[in-house]
Amino acid sequence: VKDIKRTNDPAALEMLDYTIENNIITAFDRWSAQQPQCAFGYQGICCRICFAGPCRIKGLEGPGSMGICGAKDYTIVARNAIRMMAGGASAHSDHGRELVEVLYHMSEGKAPDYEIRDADKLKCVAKKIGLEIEGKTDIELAKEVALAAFEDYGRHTSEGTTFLKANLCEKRIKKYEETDTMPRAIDREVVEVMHRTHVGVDADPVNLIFGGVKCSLADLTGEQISTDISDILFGTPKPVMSEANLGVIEPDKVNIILHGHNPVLSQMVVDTARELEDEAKAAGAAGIQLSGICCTGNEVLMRNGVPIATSYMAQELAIATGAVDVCVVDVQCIMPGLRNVCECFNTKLVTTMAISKIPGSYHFSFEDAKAKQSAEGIIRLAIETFKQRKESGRPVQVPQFKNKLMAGFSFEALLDLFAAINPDNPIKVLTDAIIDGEITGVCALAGCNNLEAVYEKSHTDIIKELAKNDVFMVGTGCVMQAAAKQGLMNYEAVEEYAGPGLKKFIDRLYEANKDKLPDKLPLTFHMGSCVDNSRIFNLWTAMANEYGVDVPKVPFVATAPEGMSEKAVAIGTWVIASGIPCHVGAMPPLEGSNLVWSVVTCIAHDVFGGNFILETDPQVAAQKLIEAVKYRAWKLKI
Ligand code: BF8
Ligand code: SF4
Repeated sequence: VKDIKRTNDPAALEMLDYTIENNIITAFDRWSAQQPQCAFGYQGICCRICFAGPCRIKGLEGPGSMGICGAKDYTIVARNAIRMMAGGASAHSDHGRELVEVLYHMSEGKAPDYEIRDADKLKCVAKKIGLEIEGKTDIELAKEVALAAFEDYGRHTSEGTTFLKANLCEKRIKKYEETDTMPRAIDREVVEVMHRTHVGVDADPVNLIFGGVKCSLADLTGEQISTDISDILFGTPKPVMSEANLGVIEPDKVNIILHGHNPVLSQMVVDTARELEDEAKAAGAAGIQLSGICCTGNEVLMRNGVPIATSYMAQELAIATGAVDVCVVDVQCIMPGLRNVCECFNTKLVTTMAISKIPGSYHFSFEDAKAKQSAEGIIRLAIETFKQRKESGRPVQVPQFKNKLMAGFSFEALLDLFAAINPDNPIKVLTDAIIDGEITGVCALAGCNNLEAVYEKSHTDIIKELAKNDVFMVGTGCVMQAAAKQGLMNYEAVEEYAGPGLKKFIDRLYEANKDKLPDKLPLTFHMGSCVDNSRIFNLWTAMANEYGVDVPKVPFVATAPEGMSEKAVAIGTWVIASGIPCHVGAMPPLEGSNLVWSVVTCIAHDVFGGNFILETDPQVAAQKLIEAVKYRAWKLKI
């Protein structure tokens, strides 16, 4: 498959050729081996919910048009879709729960390696969720915030989750109450989806989808908790310079890759690496080079400037450079296929979470009471492996591609930029720029990689087209790693791709802030990991409040050009339930039911004000996004 262009990332392309020449099997080969993929599964009309099945919808009429129990296409598609949402909500929220536990244990003196790094954010979150802050120490407040978050996981009454309600605008609260989609508690909504999709429970596709919306809003609750508590424990991100792509791997250093999602251990590795730099030098290394993959990479980039090695789909290609000594993983988006590639190069694969192990890898059990000890163990293992690598004299293949980037745009950091122009009402800088026609609107870039498309090309094509049309872009997750790696997260990209209005807006922001910024501002504003989509939700809520309208009237759109994970399904669903049109560029398994298809692409718009735009052609998708955002801006102005 060497001749088929599978990516527009030059570093990944070089490594793909290298892996093919050296018979190293990666996701790109496995994708080819899976073709053609099962059409029933692809369309969402394969049901495996009970083991009378699997059942497949084989036609439009007769017994074959239903599963054995009589479930029709629309029931099967809807059930499968909302089970994906429950999977996504579980992943995001359990990530949040880990953080709440660390905060709680810290407040009880049982997690001595952790501290409150952002006391202002702690107070701000406490106030927002309705806690009294006067006369309380930070530790007391931390405990109360942790208890309020725990309550959101297991509340038995139905007033709605605190961390969600505290961040919604009034009109959205009313909308969710009227449509019975306000989540009661995170765990409860996940359980309810599993229950209602059990054999012989909910067969009504619309009822099922509404249940999925409620579960997805529980997902948003978990994301908000994750972001807020990460900021309290590790600091709220501020603009920071770094680099991205495989060229950040330095063969003369001890290379440690941080991969997965949760910052509880990775932040500890970052802090400890600084302290153990001398040990690495004593072993003959030029130092310790950390780099990130997936959202753990985004977390440590945002707060520490740790460079990005690559994104989800190219994780095995990073190991195939042969220069990685340890790859530390926590949870989510970690390919089991990493293990085989690690074996080829004596790279140590280190798992850290009890629920996420890979056969044949090392396990350093993460417990918050001894986090530092685990981090030290991991770094010393990397130093030892570096020595073995040097002694072996084995050649490495590190593509010499990397790009400069500026990241670190938390919601607070964005407001801070705006405040330099309008200190009394920072968000008005953004809302006015749209009303004045300087920028067209805002687009959230989100989501994964999916080899249904040419790896990263949809991301970069859409970004360039939106930039040309003066759309201000914020984003999270792997799409931002594509932007960073391919040079679309720095000022050079503003000069090359931004339309005149967008360039003027970005320049204006920079001029007002230049004393405190490390460089000129980028084309795309990196807001963090996928749980940090909550920051984007905070942004459009602030805009809606400033305009005095509900979210569906805000000139804001979203795109996941290469959506793939269950988490992306949950995010996409709460995005449209927020009233935002959301493009997805890899086809989700919905095509087997015209009814479900029209619910998510049309009817959702009538109920919530947002809908999915399912479009695989990036150019067409970009035009649809631009039209949607322009239409909203036009409506707002009249
Ligand atoms: O949570 S974008 S491939 S890494 S799921 Fe996974 Fe998708 Fe990447 Fe981050 Ni988000
Ligand atoms: Fe078949 Fe119904 Fe069982 Fe699904 S739940 S596998 S459609 S019998």
